[in-house]
Amino acid sequence: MTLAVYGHPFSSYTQKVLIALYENATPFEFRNVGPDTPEHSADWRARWPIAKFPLLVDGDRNVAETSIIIEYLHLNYPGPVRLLPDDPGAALEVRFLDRFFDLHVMDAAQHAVNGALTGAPVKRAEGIALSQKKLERAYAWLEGELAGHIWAAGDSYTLADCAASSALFYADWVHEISSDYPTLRAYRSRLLTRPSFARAVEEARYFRPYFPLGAPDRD
Ligand SMILES: N[C@@H](CCC(=O)N[C@@H](CS)C(=O)NCC(=O)O)C(=O)O
Repeated sequence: MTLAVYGHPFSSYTQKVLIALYENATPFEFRNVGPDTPEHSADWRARWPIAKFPLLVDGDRNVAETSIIIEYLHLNYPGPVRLLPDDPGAALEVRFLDRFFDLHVMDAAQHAVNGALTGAPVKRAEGIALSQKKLERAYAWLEGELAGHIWAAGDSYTLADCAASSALFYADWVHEISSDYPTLRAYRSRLLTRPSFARAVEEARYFRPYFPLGAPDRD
């Protein structure tokens, strides 16, 4: 039975799951949720009425929420790259960092994007200000946390790095990671050299003009 993923290549959370699939060369069918494929949108909404993507489909099972999807892949479709450590204490740290990148980086960046999408200048400015405040706090914490680490949780590439990749990619577009945070900047660059994420970034390049704040000319 082939796995299927409903999502969009430019969506940060979709990329988080694509990275995990690419890391282990797990076969799957990508079902783009977009205006050209209304049948996918209808099917996705029927399977997951909360209407957030990505959604993983495995036979008659629908698996939502990116962290859960990646844990599901880890349990049911394991590969050479172990995205969760076997040690429960180490796995807890990885889960914590995964939550940090989703909640305090990706979701923090989303305020600016949502504000810009309204088309109202005041909401755009408010969204940018809120994102900047939250991201600055997150960057400062990460700068200390990542010291001496190759990947988020240490020497091994994990679920937390899947979350960090697109979160830091887009957060930097919203509020550039300044030279005050050399460790964090180097980590973001390292993530971009990982073939799984580099592939996801290339697959989404076409959509950059749609970034509502204007995609910067880097990456
Ligand atoms: N906590 C969810 C977040 C998923 C999410 O917010 N996805 C965005 C795309 S990046 C989405 O579905 N946006 C469409 C919408 O909110 O209407 C997860 O980890 O899967």
